[in-house]
Amino acid sequence: MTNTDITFPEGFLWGAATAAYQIEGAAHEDGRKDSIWDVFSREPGAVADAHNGDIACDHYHRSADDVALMKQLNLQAYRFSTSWARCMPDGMTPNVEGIRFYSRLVDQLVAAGIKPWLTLYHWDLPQALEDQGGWANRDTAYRFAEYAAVMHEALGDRVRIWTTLNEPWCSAFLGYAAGIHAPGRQDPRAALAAAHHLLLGHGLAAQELRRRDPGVQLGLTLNLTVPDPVDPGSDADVDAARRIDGQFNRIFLDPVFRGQYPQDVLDDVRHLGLEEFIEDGDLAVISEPLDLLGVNYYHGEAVTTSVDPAVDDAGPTPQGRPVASPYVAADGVRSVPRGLPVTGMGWEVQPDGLRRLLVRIHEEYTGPAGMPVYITENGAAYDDVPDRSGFVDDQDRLAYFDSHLRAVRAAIDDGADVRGYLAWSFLDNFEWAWGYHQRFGLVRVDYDTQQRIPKASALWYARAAAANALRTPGPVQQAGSGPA
Ligand code: GBH
Repeated sequence: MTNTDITFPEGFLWGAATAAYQIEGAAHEDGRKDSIWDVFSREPGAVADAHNGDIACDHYHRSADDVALMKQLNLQAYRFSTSWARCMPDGMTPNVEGIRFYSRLVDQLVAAGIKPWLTLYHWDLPQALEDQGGWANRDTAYRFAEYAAVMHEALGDRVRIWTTLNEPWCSAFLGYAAGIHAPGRQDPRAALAAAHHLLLGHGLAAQELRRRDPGVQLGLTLNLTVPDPVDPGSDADVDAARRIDGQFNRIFLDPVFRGQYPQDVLDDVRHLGLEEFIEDGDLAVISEPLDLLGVNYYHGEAVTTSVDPAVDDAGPTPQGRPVASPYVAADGVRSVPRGLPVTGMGWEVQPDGLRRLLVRIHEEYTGPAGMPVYITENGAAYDDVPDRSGFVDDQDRLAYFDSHLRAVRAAIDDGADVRGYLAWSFLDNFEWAWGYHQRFGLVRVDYDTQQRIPKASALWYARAAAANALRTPGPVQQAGSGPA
């Protein structure tokens, strides 16, 4: 991290992101029915302290104030997700009252001059569809395309940027293999079926949106990682890194950009039947051309297969019940700490991983397709300590944003076509299995009063957005405690 001022290319988009279940609350209002996260949150040991999204940030009742705050913070774009269970509670039948909430929100954003960026699926499948097999059931992909059509009918005149899925890796492998996320299943075969059906649903929805609206900006958001072998001289470690890259990154990138699954991944998972789920024509649907790729990046990882009992690789876990590995064909592969600084989640702070990732994605996938990339999420949880007025002087989070934005700028210098950055997250919110114990917000939420108080990072970010430039040194580097 350096102290020089840097400027972003003209038109670089500055914004922030959230997701429906993490902020809305109003879980049982206006016809909304259970999603898999409502049900999962009620299972003993699934979410820390049995927290749930019943109330969350009460954004459902406070969207006007929240949009006013976004405007005050100079956000140019707001990435939110729509709740399928609110808009089509049984997964199939539109619920006018639920949809009306998003129509109002979009009007509020447009009136404030903030670009609405809609994600159709951020993990909250209607439980009614899970009861029929969820994403492991091929039908869910077709229901998803119908849902996309219903949402576009209601909002397409005002929302011009649509992403289908947020992080299908998490939905498939944390939800169906590890059991860390809803629906909490631990079935590697179902996880691979889910991965394929998520991709198919993405493609069907993309085709549907394109057919209805040729001018729509269409995208998909993937969470990508940067796996490095612990020992680059060890064949086993190099193979471990290949497997993680395959099962995390390329299993989604290759079908979308190249219309085929990577051969090494097909070989690794053959015993789990991935190929049985693929029907003729699926890959043509999945590779429907897009207008942008959304990249969510939090950290990379050093991977190995060698066992060192002195190293505790488990990290902190929020769950009271046993979880499995999300990697379905990577026996013995583990991520080990490199001694980098870590966030409150225990995730390593590695901004150069973001630069390398963006350059690699540009060279191998988006560049050849002539497609721009947006950072659709990046951010950090830290132990926030509010002062008596509720203000949080979060120099650690500020430094995280600063260093990662510098990595984005460096990737642009290296040729990557990155057009914008959406910070995760606008508000502190329901951090999935961690409940309310982890705070990612630019803005503090007091969950007793629902008061919103911008943190130091938010004030810093607002200035950066307005200037389209970073003018740090932040006090953290001066104190010598920031990331190297
Ligand atoms: C995003 O996913 C989500 O889109 C967002 O809703 C969420 O609030 C935000 O991140 C913060 O968590 O288990 O130690 O091996 C995060 C994607 C992918 C990042 C898996 C952590 C594994 C860490 N995550 N990765 S570990």
